[in-house]
Amino acid sequence: MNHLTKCVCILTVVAVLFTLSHSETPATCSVVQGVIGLNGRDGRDGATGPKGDPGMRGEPGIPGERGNPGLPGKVGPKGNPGELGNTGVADADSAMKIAALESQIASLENQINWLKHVLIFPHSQATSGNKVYMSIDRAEDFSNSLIICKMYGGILPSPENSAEDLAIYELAKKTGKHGFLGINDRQLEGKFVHIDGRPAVYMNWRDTEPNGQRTENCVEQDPKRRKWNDIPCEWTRTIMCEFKMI
Ligand SMILES: [Ca+2]
Ligand SMILES: [Ca+2]
Repeated sequence: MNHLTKCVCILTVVAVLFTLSHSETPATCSVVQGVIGLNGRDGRDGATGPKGDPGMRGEPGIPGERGNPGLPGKVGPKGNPGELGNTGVADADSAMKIAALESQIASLENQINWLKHVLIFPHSQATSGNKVYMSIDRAEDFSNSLIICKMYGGILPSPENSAEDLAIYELAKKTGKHGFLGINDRQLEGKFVHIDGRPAVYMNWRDTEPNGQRTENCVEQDPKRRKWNDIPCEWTRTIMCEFKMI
């Protein structure tokens, strides 16, 4: 029996059974129903599926409640003193009076110092400007003359122009004595400088001077001729000093 035949027979049997089940007349077909076969075995499990996609990001959480305020910090370092405030009308008047008194005191101090110089240096000659040249009736070498002038707040006369040189000459002429100038070439022969080391620009040498070479490194003012001469620093000369008045 081929497959087609088998199918036809089966369809026939099914049609007969359907007819019998819906008919009031008992079936007369001689076909016998077979026993129901055993259930088949369960199929094998499938392969493990692919890894799933990552889940979606969760919604942000609800903000927590605000915490309690912290304790106060430590006391900071002391600040700088503040600037002085503006003075009132009364304070401004007092300040002006105080300033005037301070100015008067400074003027009196200046006059007292001047009187001291006059008493110590009886001969004096003021130049144009604020330089004053004074003399004392005492002879010293260059180093001691330098010390004495410094002790009274001055220096040895150091003319920087013709007017100052003329005033120093007038002072020497009053005393009738030679006096040291501050100009010298003690450090380097032939390089004459002031006491503070500045090169001497203005000079007023007598003819043939300076001629002392290394043995004459200090300078004197001649009281008879308005000219200079280099002499040994160890010689003694009448002290002349230069002061700068305020
Ligand atoms: Ca010299
Ligand atoms: Ca000389």
